[in-house]
Amino acid sequence: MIHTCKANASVVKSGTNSGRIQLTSVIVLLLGCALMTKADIQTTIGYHKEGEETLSFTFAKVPPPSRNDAATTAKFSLLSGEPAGDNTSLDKLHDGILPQQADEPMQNFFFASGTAGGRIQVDLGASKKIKQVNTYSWHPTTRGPQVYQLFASAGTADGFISHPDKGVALEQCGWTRIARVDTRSSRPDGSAQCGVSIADTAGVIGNYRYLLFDIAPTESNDDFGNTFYSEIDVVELNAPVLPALTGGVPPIVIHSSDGYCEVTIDSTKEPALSDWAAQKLAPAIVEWYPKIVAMMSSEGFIAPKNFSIVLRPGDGVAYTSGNRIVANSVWLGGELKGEAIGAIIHEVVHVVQQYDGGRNNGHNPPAWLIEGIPDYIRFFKYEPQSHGADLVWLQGRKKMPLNYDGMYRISANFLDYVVTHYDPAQTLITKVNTACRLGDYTDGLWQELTGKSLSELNTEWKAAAN
Ligand SMILES: [Ca+2]
Ligand SMILES: [Zn+2]
Repeated sequence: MIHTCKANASVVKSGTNSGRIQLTSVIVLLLGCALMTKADIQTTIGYHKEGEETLSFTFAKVPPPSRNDAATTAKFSLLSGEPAGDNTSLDKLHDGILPQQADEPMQNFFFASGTAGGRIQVDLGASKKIKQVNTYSWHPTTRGPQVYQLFASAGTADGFISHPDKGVALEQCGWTRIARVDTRSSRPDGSAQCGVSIADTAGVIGNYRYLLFDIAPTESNDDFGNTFYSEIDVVELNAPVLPALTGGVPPIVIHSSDGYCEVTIDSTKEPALSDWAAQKLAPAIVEWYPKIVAMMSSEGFIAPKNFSIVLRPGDGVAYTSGNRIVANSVWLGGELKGEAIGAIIHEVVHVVQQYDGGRNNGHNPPAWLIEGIPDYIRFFKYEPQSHGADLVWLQGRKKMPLNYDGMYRISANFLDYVVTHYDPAQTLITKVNTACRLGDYTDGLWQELTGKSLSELNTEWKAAAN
């Protein structure tokens, strides 16, 4: 009985009509013996050739990727192999977010050019009844197909090695081979988008805690044989399945640390920056918005209770229009460890300035303060350690002509000089900002606040800076 069961099931060819008819009859047979034995592993493959790919990775017989399968919260570890690209995180494989186009290195995991693949281990945290393991890839020509072996383990056998070294024979350290996948064999003319679903005619592949993907390149004729893997799903028996997110990353909504302001960070036009936006930019905004509001308070002023930051390809660095900051994601991408966050902090100060009322009320605030105050807050409060506008910075630029209205960093340096020498109470910036906002700023304000005229302060500052 057991033998019959296995023999019949192994005849089933996935993805063909005749296979389905046979499968139906096999299931009838299986009902009698499913409790007694494990049936056979079925590997089902879905393909789309170039130009026919779908954003949702929809295939005729392979389920679409999911954002709440057991892999979502699993721990992924790279056991061997050299990952490629600027973002080598394995998170991309189980974040439930799909690439938007056929060649998107930031949303795919792949091994370095010219290397022979590698091994990825997945720890589900506890043994689970695994119904399917599904893998998805997308890239034209030789980086679209999938070639790998899937191993699994409950992790309980004597001599089990959870993180085997490169080259270790897995079946000798507690791992069971579940499937050999090679999508090339049934699609020799190639495919750009692939979905592979590994399942078992018995209903579950097994009760496993660990999975191991031993991934090979699709060819070695040139350096571009390592597959762009988009998502790996591990579907538990009877678990609800939500589809993965297509068309990029949705905007994230955060709140300032005091709960006062809601901020939307929209990187839908640059999904590659979404991790940075969530992990680096968002915490800086959460912490610094209330501080900026405090430095720029004025009687009766209600700071914006919401604003948005849009990261998208564009020109220059960034600009602010009302409650909307638009930052050039191309520039940001090259400055993630440099100026990126500071530049956006500068724009957040513009959001809080709200000088429009002042313009209608008499005296236009001067441009050197409109730009100097944001750079003062950025370089002397937010990131003094960057030395982006202080004496260290100035001394590297000896020949630069100095005047208080030199804009940006120069004006910021002037403001710092005046604050340091004439403003022990640290209220000067707030008072200058208030005057700009109310439309009653004149250069006479400096005499009032410091006892010296603007031109006297300017002369003094220049002498001290040189
Ligand atoms: Ca997933
Ligand atoms: Zn500015």
